[in-house]
Order: sequence, then C-alpha cells, then structure tokens
Amino acid sequence: MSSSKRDALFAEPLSQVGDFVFDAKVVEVFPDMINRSVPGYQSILRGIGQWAQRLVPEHGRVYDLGCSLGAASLSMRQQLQGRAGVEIIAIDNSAAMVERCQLHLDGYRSDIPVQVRCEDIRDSEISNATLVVMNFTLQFVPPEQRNRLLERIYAGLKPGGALILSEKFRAEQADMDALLVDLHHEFKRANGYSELEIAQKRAAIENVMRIDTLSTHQQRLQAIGFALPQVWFQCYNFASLIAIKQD
Ligand code: GEK
Repeated sequence: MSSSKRDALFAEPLSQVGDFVFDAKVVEVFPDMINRSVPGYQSILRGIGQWAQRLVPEHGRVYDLGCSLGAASLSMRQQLQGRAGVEIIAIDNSAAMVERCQLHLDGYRSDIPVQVRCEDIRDSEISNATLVVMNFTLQFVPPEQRNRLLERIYAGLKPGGALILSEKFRAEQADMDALLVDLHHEFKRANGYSELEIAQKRAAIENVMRIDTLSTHQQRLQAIGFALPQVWFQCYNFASLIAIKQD
C-alpha cells in the first residue's frame, strides 16, 4: 500500500476550496496522504492488529467501519491468521474506496474472510460483534449523529467486546490546542507538505471533519454503557481509545 501515488491534491492554488470528498482522486493517493498526515498511523494499525490478536476469539466477528482501503482489516487479518471461524466485515460509503479496498485485500492470501460492503455506517447492521474498529471515521459523522451510531455499536457488541476508536481531537485548553495543532503542522511540513497544501487541505476538511475533545469521547462512551475508555495511543492531537462493553 505504500506504493501509492504521491498526494499533490492541494499543491496548486485553488480559486475556491470545496469540501473534501473521498472520491477516485483521493483513492489514488490515499495511502500516501494518510501516512504523511496522521502521526502514528502505522503504529496505530499495528496496535489494532495486536488488540485483535488478544480480543477476538475463534468464531469472532469484527467490524472495520469506514475501512477506506482496508489497512486496519489487513493488519487484523494478519494477526488473526489461523483462528477458526473469524470473519471481518469492512464497510465504507465511498464506492471508489470500496472497489480499491477489495483489490487490496485480494492481493494478499489469507484464511480469514473479509466481506467488503459499500454502505453508510449509520445504516449498517452491527450484530454479534467481538470487536468494532473505527480508525479515524467517527470524526466524519455529523456530531449530532455520533451518539446514536455509538449506541448501535454498543448494542451490536457481545458482552466483553470492544470498540477501538481513533480520532483527531481538540484539546480542552485553547493555548494547548494551538500548540498541538502547530506540532501536527510541523509533522506535515517535515513530510513534504507545503504551507499552501496544509492551508488548503485544512479549509477543505473543516466542514466535513468536526472533532471532539477526548473527554467528550470518553463521557459519551461511558454514558452509553462502556467501561472507562482507555487511551492506548497518542501523538500530538491524534489518539486511539479502547472501550470495553462490560460483561
Ligand atoms: C484506515 N479506517 O486506513 N459511512 C461509511 N463510511 C464513511 C462514512 C459513513 N457515514 N463517513 C466517512 N466514511 C481507515 C481510514 S478515513 C480517515 C479512514 C481519513 C469513510 C470515508 O469514505 C473514508 O474512507 C473513511 O471513512 C475515513 O484505517 O481520511 O482521515
């Protein structure tokens, strides 16, 4: 997946920056874009595989919601190799993503079946799950619809099952938030993005990616019934939480 084209979608000045969409142009550069934009992305993917290894029993069902090109599913599939009856259901509502995701998965041999579905995760049936992964997806769901989606995930998890939720987040204090945002931009500059690219991408994404604070995530998950969610990875203003549905 690291062999994707270099992301230059925002390299030239645009007269008007439209809202960001996960279309065929984004699919072409997606692995490069996410690796150069999300601090710790590879470590998080590896960690998701490790969690799956520990949490998913034989005949367990796993969901990868907002799967994009299937990177989290691939990592879990690798770690779960040989575990009888495990199935992964990978869902994304971008037809271009889903098509390329299927090609990626077909490119690797595995005894763990992955079913790829083109669906809006707000309407997807979630049932009998032992692990649900949302790796940087909830932030694209309108804020007022997040609670309902998480309630449906909770209802679809078996007792003892887990949700892994990775998100970009906003720090509680404005001055600390500004520092973390600045460190993130420095990370992007170090990865070859120009000031123009950073500014135009920011403008494109601000209406479609609305971020919460970590305590908003934690409180919402606890109010739904999850045990206190634990941050298991953080780099700057990017974090991944694990929340367990108590027995
Ligand atoms: C990874 N998890 O590489 N229904 C289904 N899919 C959605 C919805 C929705 N309502 N909203 C957004 N998406 C991946 C990376 S990317 C994160 C996830 C990023 C999908 C959208 O089409 C896109 O593929 C994905 O969520 C978000 O581990 O680009 O920052």
